[in-house]
Amino acid sequence: MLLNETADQIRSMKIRGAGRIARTAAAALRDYAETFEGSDLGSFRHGMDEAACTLLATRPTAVSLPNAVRFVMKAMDGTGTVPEAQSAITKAADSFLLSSKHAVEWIGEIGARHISDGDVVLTHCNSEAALACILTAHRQGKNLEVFATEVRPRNQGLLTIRTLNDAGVKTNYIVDSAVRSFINDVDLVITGADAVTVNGAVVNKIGTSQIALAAHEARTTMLVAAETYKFAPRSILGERIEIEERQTDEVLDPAVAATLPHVRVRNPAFDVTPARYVDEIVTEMGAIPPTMAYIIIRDHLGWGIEEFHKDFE
Ligand code: RUB
Repeated sequence: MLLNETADQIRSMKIRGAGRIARTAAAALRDYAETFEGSDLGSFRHGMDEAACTLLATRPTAVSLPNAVRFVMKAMDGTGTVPEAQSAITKAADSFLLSSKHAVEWIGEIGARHISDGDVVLTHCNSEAALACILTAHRQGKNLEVFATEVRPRNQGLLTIRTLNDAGVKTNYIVDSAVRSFINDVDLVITGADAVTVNGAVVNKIGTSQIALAAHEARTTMLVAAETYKFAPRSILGERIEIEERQTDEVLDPAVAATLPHVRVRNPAFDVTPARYVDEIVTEMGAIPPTMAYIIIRDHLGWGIEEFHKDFE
């Protein structure tokens, strides 16, 4: 697929979910690099920078996207010829794809240990990482029941219930606003994340923070399943995560909206759950309290403040 087509598919959400977006971007940069013909390293780098910008502009919230793009683009540092740069990019992209796949598997293993036989688990949206925990526990023979939300307005819950149904997991499908009615029947909430900031706040599909509040009130455990490449390095500068606000026609028929001149439709795609409502974040490095986010950003992802010095020059 051409790079622009890939970018369109991410923008239009044919490819969606933070992990998939990151892997798709890494693979797109690799494929784009391989199509370059010529020997001028400057033109090659320039083309790669443009490709990276095109991918970064697709969706603003999932931090996995800039983290994956940076990981692949950084591989060009120190290369002296186009073939060297191409091969470094291919190696980095392939290594990202493999480590992302392993990260989700590890999260599944670690998350499954938090699920006991007979547990009722609630999940929101369609998260590979959250589903990995549930499906691993199911494969281990634990008897589970899941509540899955509808996820207005894009109904990603349909993807989730199909996967759970295909795996033979007993599942209840509920509208988003029914969460509080059922939360006392739930032992554990597991969601994914699009970003985790340095203060341990979790950015995920709109509605996650209401679910976390309901879980907190009911003393139900709230787990977030997130690969470490969803942790946001720039949050150590105090930068906020941009919350994507999508087209209003996803929420209200434009013909109806046209009859309501005093009504403004809002459609934020994500919200922020403060760290105090999250019991643990299950990463491939282990389950951590959200307050350990800085350690992940600095020691595991390798982003100290010195990485940002050029921003201040
Ligand atoms: C998807 C969403 C998912 C996270 C984590 O939103 O909020 O919970 O991206 O998913 P959208 P994963 O459908 O708008 O992309 O664990 O698969 O990375």
